Amino acid sequence: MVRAATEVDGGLPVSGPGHPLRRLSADEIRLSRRVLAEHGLVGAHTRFTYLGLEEPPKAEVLGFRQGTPIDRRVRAILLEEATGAASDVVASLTRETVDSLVALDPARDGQPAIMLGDLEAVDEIVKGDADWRAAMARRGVTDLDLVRPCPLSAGSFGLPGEPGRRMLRVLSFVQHRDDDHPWAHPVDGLVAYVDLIERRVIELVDEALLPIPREEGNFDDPAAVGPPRTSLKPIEITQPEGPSFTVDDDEVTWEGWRLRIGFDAREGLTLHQISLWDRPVVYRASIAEMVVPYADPSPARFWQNYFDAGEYLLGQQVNPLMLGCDCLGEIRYLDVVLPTEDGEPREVPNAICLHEEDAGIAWKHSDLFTGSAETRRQRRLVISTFAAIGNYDYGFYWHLYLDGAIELEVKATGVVFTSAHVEGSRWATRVAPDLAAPYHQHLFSARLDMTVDGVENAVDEVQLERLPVGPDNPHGNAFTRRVTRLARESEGARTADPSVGRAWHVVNATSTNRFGQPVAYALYPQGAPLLAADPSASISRGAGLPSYVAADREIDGRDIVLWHTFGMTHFPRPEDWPVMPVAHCGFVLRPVGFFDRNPILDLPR
Ligand SMILES: [Cu+2]
Repeated sequence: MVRAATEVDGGLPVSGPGHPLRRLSADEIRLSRRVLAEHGLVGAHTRFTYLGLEEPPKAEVLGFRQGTPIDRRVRAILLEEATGAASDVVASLTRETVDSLVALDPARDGQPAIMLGDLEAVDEIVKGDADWRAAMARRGVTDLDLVRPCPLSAGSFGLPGEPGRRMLRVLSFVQHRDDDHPWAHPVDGLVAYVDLIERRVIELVDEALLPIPREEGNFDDPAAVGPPRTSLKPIEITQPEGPSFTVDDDEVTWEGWRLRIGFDAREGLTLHQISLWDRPVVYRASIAEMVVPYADPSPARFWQNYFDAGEYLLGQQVNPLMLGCDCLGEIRYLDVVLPTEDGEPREVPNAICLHEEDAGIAWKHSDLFTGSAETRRQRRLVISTFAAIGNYDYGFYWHLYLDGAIELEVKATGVVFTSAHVEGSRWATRVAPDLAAPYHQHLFSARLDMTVDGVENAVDEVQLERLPVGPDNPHGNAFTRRVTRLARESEGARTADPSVGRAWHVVNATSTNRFGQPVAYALYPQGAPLLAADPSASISRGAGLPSYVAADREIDGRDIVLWHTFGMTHFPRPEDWPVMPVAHCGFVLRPVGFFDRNPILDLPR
């Protein structure tokens, strides 16, 4: 069903057939290809490493009214596989024009993303290399049909001959048979550096002859895991009257919340124009990037830093979900349409899951004096996707709560990346007799384009302040709250500090609560380690935020975007093998003086 645009306070129509943030349709993907082809940009060796909606500027979207003509534009990153030439193109589907075309310089701008086709390419290339075959034979591996070479992102280390090269580093794993998980059998100490354009191995690092671990890790094999336990009685979750949310043309409404769902081939799930009781809170929320840097400094492994969004296109790896598979209750699924490497549409059914969950106690009090005893249940709306990137599986769960909290919970599961066990290693945990799992981090970069009651926002850093004993604090019990307004972008680069409960309040001075205070939404980070690599390491010197804030603009009373890095430092446990129980990380945004009092007093008993 298609509905007319809804207009709400703060100018936030999020619905309507012609909405500027509507997801790209299969027809629009086909049209994108045609427009680019008609401008001579698509040849026999052209690959669409990325194609996505070029979102109009925020002001234009916020000013959109039903009937406003919109210019549908797309952005494509094209790669010429024969030459390695790459370009960044913006085209209009409405006008059928190419609006901008920038030739990329891989040495300066980086390489287009790794594609599914590269998996096949590295398989062919390494297996066709005589030296690699000889190195495998020295390790006793001769049946190459059971070898799984992995297309691993090369990183950027400025090594001789590497800058500007479209290359991958290839570690391999062995299967005992087709349904045997290869991750249990790493062929360690041997890495092939592959040039994808020249289609050859340019360097073979044969560092150490390590035994290939034999023990299998087949968590899906009943013979290996034993009979399933029978002691768990059923838990049934039913909503006989259906869920309390509605989904209409990607617009979701639930208990005062309203938002639009988006999906991008790189970022995956994106949320747009999130408002609560017709008051805007977040204009756009996504995971803009994530990286998994590893700790092992050895010649075979120092380069392991996988950017799963920018290099492996998180969105492209999204799983189709099956009912009962990972969510319970009354579920609504949304399909996703993504571009293939040839620029054609492909559909991933049931890629986005929406459901409503009981979330324990919302509030409760049993009173000593009045005898009153009141309890209310909390609920949350869950909007989630799962993506499998090689060995790891990541779930992205956005939770909207009745009390105004917005939470992102990232779930990491799947199979840890493995290595051969080396006695006394400082870089890995032993997880099976000859098998280890190297130490690493999973770091996520959330991009939160805020709109707290409008676009004119500011950021206060708020934390507890311990006070010295003195005339004002004779007994040493005093502590207070320190509020620091961040005036410029340079002041906005801050680290979390759980020892003082540091949080960041996005405030709107033009909108006040009943106490005359600016309304706010606060970002509460988790207390977890920061990036572990040295500041001089390649991973620490990446492009991005430092350049975005180089102009050091004023940020007080401006349109604020929060970039929040969070994640986990993973020292794998034996219990993480052969498949890892879910580990969680994330953050939460909560209203602070956004409401005048507890906004969920009206929940029914
Ligand atoms: Cu991990």
